[in-house]
Amino acid sequence: MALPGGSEAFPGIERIRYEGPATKTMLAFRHYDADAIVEGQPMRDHFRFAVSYWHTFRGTGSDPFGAPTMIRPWEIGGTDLEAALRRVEVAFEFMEKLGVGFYCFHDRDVAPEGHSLSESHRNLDTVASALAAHQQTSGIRLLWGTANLFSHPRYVHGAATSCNADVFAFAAAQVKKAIEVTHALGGQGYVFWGGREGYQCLWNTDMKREIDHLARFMHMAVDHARKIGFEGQFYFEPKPREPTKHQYDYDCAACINFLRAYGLEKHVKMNIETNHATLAGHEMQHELEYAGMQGFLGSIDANTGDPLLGWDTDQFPTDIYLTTRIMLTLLKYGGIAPGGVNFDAKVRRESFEPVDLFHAHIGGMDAFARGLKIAAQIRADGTLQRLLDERYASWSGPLGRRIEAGSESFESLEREMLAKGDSTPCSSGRQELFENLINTYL
Ligand code: XUL
Ligand code: CO
Repeated sequence: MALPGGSEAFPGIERIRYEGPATKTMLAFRHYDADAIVEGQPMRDHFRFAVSYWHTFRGTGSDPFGAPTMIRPWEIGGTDLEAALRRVEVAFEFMEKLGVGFYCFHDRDVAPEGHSLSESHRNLDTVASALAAHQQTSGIRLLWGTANLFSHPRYVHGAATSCNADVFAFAAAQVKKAIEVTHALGGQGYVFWGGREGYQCLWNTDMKREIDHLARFMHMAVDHARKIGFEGQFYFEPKPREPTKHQYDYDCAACINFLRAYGLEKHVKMNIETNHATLAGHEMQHELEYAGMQGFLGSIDANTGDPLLGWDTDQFPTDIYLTTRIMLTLLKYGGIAPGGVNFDAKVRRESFEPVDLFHAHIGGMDAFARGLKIAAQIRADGTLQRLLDERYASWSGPLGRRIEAGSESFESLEREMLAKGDSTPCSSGRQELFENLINTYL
């Protein structure tokens, strides 16, 4: 019911169904079977898939070299607010047909920035009422909300880390409202991504002051959330660069250090994005594993970069090897809820027809479903775990156990080795065997 005259935005596309691997239909799931049970729970709960409002409903296809390319018939005519309300209809038609349970937004994706803060607040309230009504009828929920603190020129030097205290205050007012709207919509989380919280040049930057301010900002956000009764999970989303040359939320290790240093570790977990991990020089599995082992695994922004392009291309993930690794780590750490798998991904500029939005999401969901099935098989088989345990077998022996228990010292270990003369020889790491083993499941 999105276009003038009440017609559909995606005519001819029915609800996408699971048809199994042999189907010839491209607008169907081959692997994502929402109700299928894997490791004791339905696939839908393993993923809690979310659509990103910004890429899917605000992406225009423009790039630094060229104009918008996307054909979006519903984007024509009316005021900015009318267009925003029409987009809500389109978004829910899309998400209902896709069969996805969640979505995520920035405040300014869903509602236009007004001429003043109060007008922006009003616009957001108006659109939020429409979102609430559609959530009610569709059962689709808000995974997390966030605020866009990077597009407007006032944020040229950052928001919480701006050199201008007024800008910090404006950002605080914007985030206060974004948290309130997220809460009103039953949002299950709230994300901080440091859009411009970083620097281009250290000569003009007081780094300590800026990072102190970022912590102050997050504490105020957490305090306000508690005050209004918002109990959703806060997330910090690492990204090493883009748009600044150095972002303070560089990677999971940097973010977790920041959270602990400033006493935020009880309130904030990580929202980890694949393309940001690779920009930081890490594999996604590294970032997930690091956050998981530290107890900070929160949610995922699912996408992928291109090895031949060095920037944040935000492509839809289709690589089964990648999704297998992601799902192995998620299963290991007990799943993703109350987070989810949010497709922070955009169709290519060349894929400009509305139907491409379906192909992109279906491919991503199927890639994750295959990854889940393969990961569950690897775990059920147990060979990977057995080989890993064997590699660390000496740590289960008497000496290893005593060291891990903290009952040894440098002196006692020196005595042990003086008596023994040398350490026992190491065994092969068998990297190729491990890699070949994984391929036997793919
Ligand atoms: C930017 C990015 C953001 C965050 C939310 O690279 O990933 O869309 O996910 O602000
Ligand atoms: Co993201």
